[in-house]
Amino acid sequence: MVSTSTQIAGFLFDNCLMNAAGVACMTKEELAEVKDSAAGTFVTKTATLEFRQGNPEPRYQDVPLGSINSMGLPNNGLDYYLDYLLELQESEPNRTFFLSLVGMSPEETHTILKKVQASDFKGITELNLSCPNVPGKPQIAYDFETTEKILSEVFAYFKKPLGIKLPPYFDIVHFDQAAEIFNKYPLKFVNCVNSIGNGLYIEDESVVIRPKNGFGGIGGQYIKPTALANVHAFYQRLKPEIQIIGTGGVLTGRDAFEHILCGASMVQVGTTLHKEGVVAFERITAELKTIMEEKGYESLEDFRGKLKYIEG
Ligand code: RRO
Repeated sequence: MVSTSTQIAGFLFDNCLMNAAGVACMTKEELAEVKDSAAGTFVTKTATLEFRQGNPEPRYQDVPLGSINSMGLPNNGLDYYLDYLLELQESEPNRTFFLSLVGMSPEETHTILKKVQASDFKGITELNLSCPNVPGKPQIAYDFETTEKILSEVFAYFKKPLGIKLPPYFDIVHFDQAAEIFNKYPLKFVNCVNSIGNGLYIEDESVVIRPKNGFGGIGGQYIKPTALANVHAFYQRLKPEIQIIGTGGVLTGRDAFEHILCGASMVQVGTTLHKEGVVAFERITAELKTIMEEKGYESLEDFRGKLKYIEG
């Protein structure tokens, strides 16, 4: 019997696949659809303190090898997601869900996290340090000084399970510097990676999304090698208490297998979920199980992080 079950922060999940924040998670209805699919759990759209309309449409476009988006952090506000999660804690007490959040400023991030800390929420919190699409706001985790300041302040009061969503890094020195910071804190996980920020997709003579003259975050097939590199780089560098969630370029069971081989304990699906709907979870899970059966693996532990190198 092959199992794709996993655990994050000590919580068990019957499947290692889930949505990536931003896809199928804006409304309770979308979240319920993921919850009731073959996915192991869900994460909410990144919540800010208040409702946000986001950027003007069109702001998300599926393209042959992936997607481009400049949503601009549209969301229903913290209370909308927190209320739903508190409801689910009553109706589905044996399951654990993820709340994604970030403030529009460090002060707002602290206000939000203090509200979550003071609430009855018993799930897992993901702090999004990597939104590429709010005009005038840089991706926080590309600024190591600000990142370290936020983390040091957060862990002074936040005592619930917390992980961070990271942008892709592209330099070995940046992997070293980022890991050195993360290892100082009681993070439960890092999630690698958010979209590759500020790409440009052109059809005929025009961009395909309205905000920022067409610049947007790239997801899908384009980004798998970058995602795998980030998963593995942090798997090699982080203390074992910090788990890795792998996100980026997961179209098939083979892609999920590669993320786990690089060290991922959970695998998120974004662009493919947007293109295919929640049936993608069943298909990718079946494909992953077939690969595991062929290789004689019964659980993710049998191959997690066991990427082979070419010696000599
Ligand atoms: O809403 C967005 O534009 C967005 C966010 Br917050 C994010 O973290 N990643 C992304 O690709 N889009």
